[in-house]
Amino acid sequence: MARESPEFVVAAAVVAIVAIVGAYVLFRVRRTPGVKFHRLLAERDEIAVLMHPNPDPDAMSAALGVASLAEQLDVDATVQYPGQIRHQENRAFRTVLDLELDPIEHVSDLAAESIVLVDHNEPRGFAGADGVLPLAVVDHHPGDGAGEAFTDVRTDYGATASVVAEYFQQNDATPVPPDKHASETDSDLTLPTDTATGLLYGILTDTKHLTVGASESDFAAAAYVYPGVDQDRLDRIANPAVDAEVLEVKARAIAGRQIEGSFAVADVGGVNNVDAIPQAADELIQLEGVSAVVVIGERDGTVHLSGRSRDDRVHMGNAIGSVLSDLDNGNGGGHSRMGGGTVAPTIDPAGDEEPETVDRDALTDDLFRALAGDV
Ligand SMILES: [Mn+2]
Repeated sequence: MARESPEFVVAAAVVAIVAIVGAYVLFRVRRTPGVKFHRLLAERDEIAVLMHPNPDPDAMSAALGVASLAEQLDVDATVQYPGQIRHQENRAFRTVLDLELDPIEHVSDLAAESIVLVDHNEPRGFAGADGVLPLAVVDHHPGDGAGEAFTDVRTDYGATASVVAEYFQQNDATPVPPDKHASETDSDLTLPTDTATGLLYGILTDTKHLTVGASESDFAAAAYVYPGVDQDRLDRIANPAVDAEVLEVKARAIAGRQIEGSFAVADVGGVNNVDAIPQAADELIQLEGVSAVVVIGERDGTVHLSGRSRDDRVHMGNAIGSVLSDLDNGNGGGHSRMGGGTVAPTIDPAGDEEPETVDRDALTDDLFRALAGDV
């Protein structure tokens, strides 16, 4: 037959090649990011899951998710972070979900050679961070950071927790309800109830309860984890007791605010918990008629500033950055809607004079000028 119709043989060969290529393409497409990530983890013995400095619930829940996935594959996972966990909401998240989080200060503190970076794409906030090449990066922030073997940065997503939730879903993990045990489900991989609860809270906080910056995928991820969520624990995380000092500092900021036009600057004086300062700024920006605020406070001689803007005329990071760059030991910056900085005391090297702190009235005046665009 081949001798009689060579065209037929050629045609049959072409059909076969197309079928093979087609099947291969289909196979590749089916390999979702979640399946690839699962495969990557399974090849390791141990990983360190690294969060950004002062991690928030999105970073903590994404890390918890990656660690849970790893441990179900018999991969040792250590969750690590630079900086501190101070905000009462973040402390409640850690306590209620009983998370083991390991603080680091130096690159040598990293628990494993294989690093999975979550909720940021370039390591920062500890000595030697510049030299770290992560194995994998899972994030939703813009940036150029990438992992050696795996990079999944989705800037259209409201939360990294949504990306991690998808990884579970793409590996057919079954959410385990709070009143059930993992063994009662008949799937190999599960989404444990603490992980599901954490991921939902991560999605909610990074999207202001699905109202700001949320995509359809964030809603889908929230719906997927929902059957596993423990409502009681979610409530304990969402409504922690607030430090008396935080409320006091907020009260001082509101009562002592100076107003120029729609801008407010408040000096709350000395604080023990510097995290009360950004929380006071969050409160003050809610005030009717106020479009941009800066709260100033001091601890151990260092002046801390935190600013918020919902005014398109004010780039808060640039405003604070420009004021502080004119001062000795001043350092600040940020985004258009959020900024902050510090001024450290100037210490006389001879030790003869008292450390000098910045003139706060002049600082307030400079901030008003910068907010008004006079920089
Ligand atoms: Mn995030």
